[in-house]
Amino acid sequence: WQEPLAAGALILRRRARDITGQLMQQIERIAARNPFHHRITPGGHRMSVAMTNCGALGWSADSRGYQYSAQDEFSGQGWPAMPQTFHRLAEECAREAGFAGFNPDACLINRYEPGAKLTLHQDKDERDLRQPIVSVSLGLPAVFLFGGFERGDATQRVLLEHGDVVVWGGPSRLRYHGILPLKAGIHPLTGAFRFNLTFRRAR
Ligand code: MD5
Ligand code: FE
Repeated sequence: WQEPLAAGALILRRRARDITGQLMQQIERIAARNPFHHRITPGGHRMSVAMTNCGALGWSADSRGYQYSAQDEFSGQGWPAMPQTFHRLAEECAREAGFAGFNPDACLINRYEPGAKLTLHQDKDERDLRQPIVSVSLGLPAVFLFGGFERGDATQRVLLEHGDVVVWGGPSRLRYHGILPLKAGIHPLTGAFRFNLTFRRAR
């Protein structure tokens, strides 16, 4: 079922439910070649969320800043191709939210362990901010913080659970957002983790 959050932001509750097993298998395959790493932000902080990527371009943080790159600096290789099941899910969900023709070239895979969080930020490293972002939650539930257009604006708390998909487009594309520290638990499919697939058109 669909739950509008704000203009341009739509939650598709349990939309990925039937393919979560397939998605996790692909994540394991990708991570076997391009392992999850805790990146260091330009400010020198180790991120509590571990990351890897698939698709033509991958997002990363390092001392120089945040960027999309075709190379994984940890493995020295390119990123694995985006599996067809990933691309198709993202394209279909974007279409259901009114963004037909979404063709992501980057999929950031975030892995949250107990205590891992994402502080309030905006996603603006992509070239065309009219393109939406599609995010897929897997495993342990997390509390998502949905803010406004300035860091100090009030935030709304939204619980994101296994199989939920959110499409962030239109005016919501540039809202501040974050994830509260993950509560420990065990999920039958993902164990002690939450995973989030974040599909973007980077270039
Ligand atoms: C997550 N990841 O659950 C989220 C899902 C990230 C990140 O935030 O940058 O890796 S994407 C949430 C998102 C993206 C773009 C806009 C908005 C939310 N928004 O306007 O709230 O790991
Ligand atoms: Fe973000």
